[in-house]
Amino acid sequence: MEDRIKALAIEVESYTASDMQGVENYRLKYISKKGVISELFETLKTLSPDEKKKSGKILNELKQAAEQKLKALTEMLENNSSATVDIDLTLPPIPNKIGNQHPLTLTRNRIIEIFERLGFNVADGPEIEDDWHNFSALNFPENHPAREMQDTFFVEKNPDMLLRTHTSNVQIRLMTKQKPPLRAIMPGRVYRNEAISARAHCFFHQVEGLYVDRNVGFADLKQTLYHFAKEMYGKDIKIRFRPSFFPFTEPSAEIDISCLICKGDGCNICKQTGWVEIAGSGMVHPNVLKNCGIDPEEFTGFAFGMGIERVTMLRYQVNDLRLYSENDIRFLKQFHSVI
Ligand code: 2NM
Repeated sequence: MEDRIKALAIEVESYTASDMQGVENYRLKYISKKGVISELFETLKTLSPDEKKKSGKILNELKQAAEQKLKALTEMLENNSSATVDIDLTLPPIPNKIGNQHPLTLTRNRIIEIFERLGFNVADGPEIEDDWHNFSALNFPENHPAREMQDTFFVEKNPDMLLRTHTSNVQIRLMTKQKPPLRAIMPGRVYRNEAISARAHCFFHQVEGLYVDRNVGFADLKQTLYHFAKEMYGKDIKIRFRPSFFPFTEPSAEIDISCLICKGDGCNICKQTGWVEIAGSGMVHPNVLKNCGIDPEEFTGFAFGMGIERVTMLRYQVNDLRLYSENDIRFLKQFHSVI
């Protein structure tokens, strides 16, 4: 009797089932009323009191082990089946939070996209520049105030080197290396020696543009920037050109758009005028073309420049320049691409 029980204990222990039918077979064979364990309990009644005591103890243990095994087999199969059956492959994936782009990056990319469709290339150049590419070639007179210490960061060990104050140095590099027709925009970081406040910073970002070919006129400039304003701010935007002065363009004009906030009625953003300035522009000065080896009798060109921070401010209503470089996650996570 004892040997029979011990052999059964090993059988029960090593029993495996790959499906519910296997578990049911196990239950019928060992645990059901007609199973071997019940049979052994019947046989137990016929034994002497001494043997009954000994075998009864291990038979009860076998019964418990067999019932536990049934539970384990059932649970294992239930878990397996839920893993293979309960996945709904039609559900959308859980969004992967990978962060978002900086508002200045979003705006810069949108500006590039608009001009690329008009056939403009994207060019870039060094942020540490020499005086000629940043000032002299651009027709800045020797004593021009923009060259002075309070505006420009000079390299201490070599005062001919400086941090570029605009991306026009790239225009100069392009015009000296390549000949017209030239059509390119230059996005990039520029530096000015200014005290940091809500409205000024010691670095900011620009996109400048240049178009040089035969017969390029002021009408081309106007239409190009009007197209840009409509793409950037919507087709109802109004645009105006105000006469201005830059050493590198003649004539020069500042470009205003109708205020997006108050739609022209007057508010704080447009200082009650209904207009906000978005860019400077003009026809490239003949001296600048000459400095780059381009004959101003044969070729003409227009150029423009705008601040990416300012365009972004109007697009997203950002009211403090410092927010762009503080990397406060509460500020940064608000931005997503808009058309
Ligand atoms: C501006 C405004 C007006 C400009 C001119 C040139 C060059 F090199 F062609 F002469 N580059 N950028 C320009 C003209 C830039 O920024 C406010």
